[in-house]
Amino acid sequence: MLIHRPALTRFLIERQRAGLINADLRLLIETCARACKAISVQVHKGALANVLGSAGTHNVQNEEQKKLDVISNEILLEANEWGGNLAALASEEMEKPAQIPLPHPKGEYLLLFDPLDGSSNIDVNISVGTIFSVLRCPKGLDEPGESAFLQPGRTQVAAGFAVYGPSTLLVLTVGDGTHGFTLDPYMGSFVLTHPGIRIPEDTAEFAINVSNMRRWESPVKRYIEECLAGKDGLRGKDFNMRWVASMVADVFRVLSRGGIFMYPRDARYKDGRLRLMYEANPMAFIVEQAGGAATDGHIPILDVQPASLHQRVAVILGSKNEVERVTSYHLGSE
Ligand code: AFP
Repeated sequence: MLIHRPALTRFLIERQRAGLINADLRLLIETCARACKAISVQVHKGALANVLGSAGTHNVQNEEQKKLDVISNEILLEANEWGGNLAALASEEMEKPAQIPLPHPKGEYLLLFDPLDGSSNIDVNISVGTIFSVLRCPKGLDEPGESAFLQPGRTQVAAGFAVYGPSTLLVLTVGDGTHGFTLDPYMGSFVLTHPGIRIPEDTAEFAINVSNMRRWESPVKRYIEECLAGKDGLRGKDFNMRWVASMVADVFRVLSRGGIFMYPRDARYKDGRLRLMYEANPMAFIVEQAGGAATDGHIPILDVQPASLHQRVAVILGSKNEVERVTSYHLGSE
């Protein structure tokens, strides 16, 4: 018996017919998906294609760039500059927004991306991914600069991420739920395999880099200590821990079976470690659309007013009841 599952193209056309997206946004999402396929090919070739290791350069945040960071950034730029649907692009790997080069026409959207999230995991063959976010460009701007991008995550019109793991997955939202697609490597198309993802409201699994515990603020310390106390403590149940250190893989696990993912502010990263525009906002949109919650410990991530393109933020996301608990610990300690 053949199983009929819609491919991404059909999924998007149906959303266009339902008036949820227009043709330009459909093309933009398809282009991002195509770029993710190209990145996936490079990631999976690994050492055979000589793409592992350092590029010998540093990005705007003074982080070492891996060869695959640079390659993935180039793939996304090249794929997206000629479609006529974008006004400008911003990348975690580039200091300033990229403009649409002549002679290509400009469109109504802004695209932001983290071309290769978790790139310090590449050389040890652990899952990495790509995260993207789409905003509307404010009207009347000829060359949209940084300020055009500084919109709260609530205004995103689409967000997605790919995970290059045992299989290549694409998770997407255009505001009508969160849906997952698996790349069929023989057909070359993303197929809807995880429709209408829902995150369980409760969980007994947390994800945090515990090596930073001594640097955390007290609400986070309190929450994790309560989890670690397990059955014998206040929570009355044992908790499990996972930390891949690739946000894409950790968030996909939370989407699949629930959990809470945290990268809080700490004594070293006073504003948090993750990037608001390239990581936190798209993931918060995806998680909220799956029935979960995402806060910076105080307010929903999606309501944070960005002040700069490469701004960092604390992230607490996943199963609603646990996120609310950690958030209440923060609010209670104020
Ligand atoms: P890299 O892209 O530099 O590997 O960072 C990945 C990341 O932004 C996010 O994907 C992880 O959740 C987090 O950083 C891991 O950070 P730690 O290495 O401090 O645990």
